[in-house]
Amino acid sequence: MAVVVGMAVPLGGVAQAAPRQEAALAMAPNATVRQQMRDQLREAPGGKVTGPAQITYGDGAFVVDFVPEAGAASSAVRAAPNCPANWVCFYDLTNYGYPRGKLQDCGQQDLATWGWRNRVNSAHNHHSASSDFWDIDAYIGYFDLVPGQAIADVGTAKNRVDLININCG
Ligand SMILES: [Ca+2]
Repeated sequence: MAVVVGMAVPLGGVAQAAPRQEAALAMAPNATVRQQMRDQLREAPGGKVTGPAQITYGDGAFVVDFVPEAGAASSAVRAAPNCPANWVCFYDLTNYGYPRGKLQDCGQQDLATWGWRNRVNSAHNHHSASSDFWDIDAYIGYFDLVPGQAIADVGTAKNRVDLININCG
């Protein structure tokens, strides 16, 4: 995809990113991450930049981390699942490669809310409840994870998951 840098913005009627948000994006660890964050905010504009490589929706209902927390800004790929406790994590790439989305609320949630349909390739359930991953179009897009379970490659469900259900109580 071509990206035009410094293009003049036409006056009138054009939504612009809030200046504070643009300033926050300047803290991104590199240009690739900065662009991924812009893409995320374009797909789902309700997010807030909550770290150099993090966007949060709904006071923490959904969080995207664009690089691993431990300072590995140069590499977006990790070989091991690393979801924090009480969250269900899912990764844009196989083998727990970032960006990584995470949910914590119970019940069924539609990834379309945050522009994350059809992109999950690996997952880690570190929640106390089991979780189900669904493709609304085909049964081959289904899998489930018990608490603590991780899957480095979701197989036939790759780039198909639309809904996640966290089965509390
Ligand atoms: Ca789908």
